[in-house]
Amino acid sequence: MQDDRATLARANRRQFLAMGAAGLFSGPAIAQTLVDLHLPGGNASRTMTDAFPGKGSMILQRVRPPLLETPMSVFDRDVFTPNDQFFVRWHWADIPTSVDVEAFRLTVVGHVNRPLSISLAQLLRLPRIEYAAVNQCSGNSRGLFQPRVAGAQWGNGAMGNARWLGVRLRDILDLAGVRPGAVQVRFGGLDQPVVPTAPDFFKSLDIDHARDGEVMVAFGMNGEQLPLLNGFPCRLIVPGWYSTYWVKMLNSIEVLDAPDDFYWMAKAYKIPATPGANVQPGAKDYPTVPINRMVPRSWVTSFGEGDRVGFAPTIPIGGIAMGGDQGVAKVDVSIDGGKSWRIATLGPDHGRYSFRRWDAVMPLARPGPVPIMTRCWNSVGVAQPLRPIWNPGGFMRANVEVTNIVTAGGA
Ligand SMILES: Nc1nc2c(c(=O)[nH]1)N[C@H]1C(S)=C(S)[C@@H](COP(=O)(O)O)O[C@H]1N2
Ligand SMILES: [Mo]
Repeated sequence: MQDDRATLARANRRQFLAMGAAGLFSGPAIAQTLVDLHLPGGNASRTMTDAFPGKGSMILQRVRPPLLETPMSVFDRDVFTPNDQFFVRWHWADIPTSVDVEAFRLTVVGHVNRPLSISLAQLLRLPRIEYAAVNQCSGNSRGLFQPRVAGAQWGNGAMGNARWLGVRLRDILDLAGVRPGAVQVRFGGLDQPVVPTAPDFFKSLDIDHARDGEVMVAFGMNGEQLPLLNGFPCRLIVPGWYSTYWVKMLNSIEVLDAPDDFYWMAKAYKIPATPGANVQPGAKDYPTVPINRMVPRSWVTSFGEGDRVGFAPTIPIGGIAMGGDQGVAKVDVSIDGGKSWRIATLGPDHGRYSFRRWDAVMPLARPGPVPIMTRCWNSVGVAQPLRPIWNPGGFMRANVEVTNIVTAGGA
């Protein structure tokens, strides 16, 4: 990212003009390429689209509000997900199609000594931090849940990893002066519901979490400004936590002196307060908590489900892993249904919140089906479970997945 603030501001203005010209929801022209997400409940075919502003080729989950999924092949190229193929998820369709960077203000109100209205120029003058972090939707992989649950039927691509550049939320809160008795901090963005009775999207963090020095108001993503659909001009980054908290187009921060009892914290995004957020399908009357930290996951990216490859005595397999709210310590790979595991070689460490590349060379006895299982262990010894969990929200899928390929012919 250019360190020259004037340059950033000029670049922002150019982007906003370009965005304004593109009709965001004017019915994207749909290319005819189809992709199969291999969802166990069927109905797994999706269209590829490149019709959204700032976005390249994406899996179309929904047009309005836009839900765009990243194809798994993108994760094979780099542990950092390019901005133009970073997934997109919004709850309400009333999303500004442009943002006036001169007029934009981030307000800080509520239980503070000095309510603030911060311009982008002021934000850019605060001390900066940058780190890599995975942004993963709470419902990533929901389409793999069995029995099927309501909600967006995502494959595994409702996630992405980027280098986020911005300022500490703590510094912003300190400017406003948090008053004693503050309990939570609530965040809102420029988007709005299409009907006035629907609840505007707000999320809250506990005050100590908000002030931990890691939670960030980001304006840079992989060395560029944020794409409009990923929250231009600035968004919250809550590293290690599911992205429902990563409020986009962030324009309001409110310090609360009581826990947030609004819809998006009290009713939505609640998970069973059970190990792994797991309950029996149909279970009732179990306690719930707001979804929070992420857990370890890993994926094969060098092959897709059903791929056919030539037989050889050994096969190289690669992919990505994340440690959740901790670093990736180990990835192991099995091709015999979990009876034996081989430790993969890890790629460069980009920090505990980042994706990490892994690669393994597996021996093959004969041509035929190869069920590839991968398991990530994080730095505090938490590993992916072998069995899938279930909950009615379709949240927190994190079990060991199986990618089935077939080897044929060859020597
Ligand atoms: N303002 C706003 N921020 C939001 C949301 C939203 O609907 N509005 N959705 C959240 C959810 S549930 C997800 S998964 C992430 C998606 O981030 P992305 O679109 O940049 O990938 O944005 C989060 N931030
Ligand atoms: Mo999400």
